[in-house]
Amino acid sequence: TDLVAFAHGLPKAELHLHLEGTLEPELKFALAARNGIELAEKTVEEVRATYNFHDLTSFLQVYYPAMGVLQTAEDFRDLAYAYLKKAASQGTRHAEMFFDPQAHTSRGVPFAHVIGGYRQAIIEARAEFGIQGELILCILRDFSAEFAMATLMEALPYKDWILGLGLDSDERGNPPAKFAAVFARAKAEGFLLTMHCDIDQEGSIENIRQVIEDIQVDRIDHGTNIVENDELVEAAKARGLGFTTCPISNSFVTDQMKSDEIVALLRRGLKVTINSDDPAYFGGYVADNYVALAEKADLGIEELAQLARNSFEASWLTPFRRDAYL
Ligand code: ES4
Ligand code: ZN
Repeated sequence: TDLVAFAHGLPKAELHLHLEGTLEPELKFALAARNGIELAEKTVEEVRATYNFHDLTSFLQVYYPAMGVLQTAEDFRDLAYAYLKKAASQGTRHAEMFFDPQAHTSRGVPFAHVIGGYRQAIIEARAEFGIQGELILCILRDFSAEFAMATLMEALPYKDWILGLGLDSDERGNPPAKFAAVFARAKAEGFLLTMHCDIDQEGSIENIRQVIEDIQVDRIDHGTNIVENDELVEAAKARGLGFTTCPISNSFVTDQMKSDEIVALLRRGLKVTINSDDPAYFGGYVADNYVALAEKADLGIEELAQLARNSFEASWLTPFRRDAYL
């Protein structure tokens, strides 16, 4: 339809994308074969049959083990290259991509192989597809604050290749405050900051308050529960904070897209953006997410264009580079 073509053609920035969440079953088989790994599932259909997630826990139980096929720098290159090619085909011009080094260093893969492979893909994709890629180092919040700090220290020699620091994985029992010192150090080193504030999380409002007031993040991932608290909405608006929402992902890890919340925040003037989170697992890249939200909430092209503009305004492009898209 016209809306689908419009959503694909809109120049977009993607701001909430986990590179490890772009591992399609076909690439998983290719990497397993290359690395001599025997997989439990034998066909693409068998792999997809394990993607029956109903909450974050059931998702993460599939997500982390799948990363075992990623071993060499070339594997990480191939993963990011495939994503950037796909993203460019959906109208993405700029992608600020999370990567989870701890999910790899904790099983013996050197940090240098992970970031070296990703960096190589970014350089190639820029030349071949005209898409600009950037990296955000994402800390796994269910590991310790000490491991997080050690990972930040390991990343410092690669500072020029990393835009910012994020926080993901299981939020329960792992509030933002647990990582206050790590994020303060990252800020002092010149990193921009963002954190996941998941949907329907217990204590969600308190966690959103912590990320805005205490951690002083430069963006919030998900964070749509803020709709319950007018004071925090006003504070976020006053600061021009971006929110990276992920409609299709929401429909897997909660029972719905949260379209009412997303649209309400957009119409209240928050810098709401639409993103794909883990597209290989949730079955939709960024334009697919624009379309899914538009169909669910009956949005027209004006509001889709606003969401795409927001994606550049909430990006961490420098003002000069950002203005080229606006
Ligand atoms: C994630 Cl959906 C989701 N939630 C939390 N952490 C994540 N890492 C990758 N996908
Ligand atoms: Zn995420």
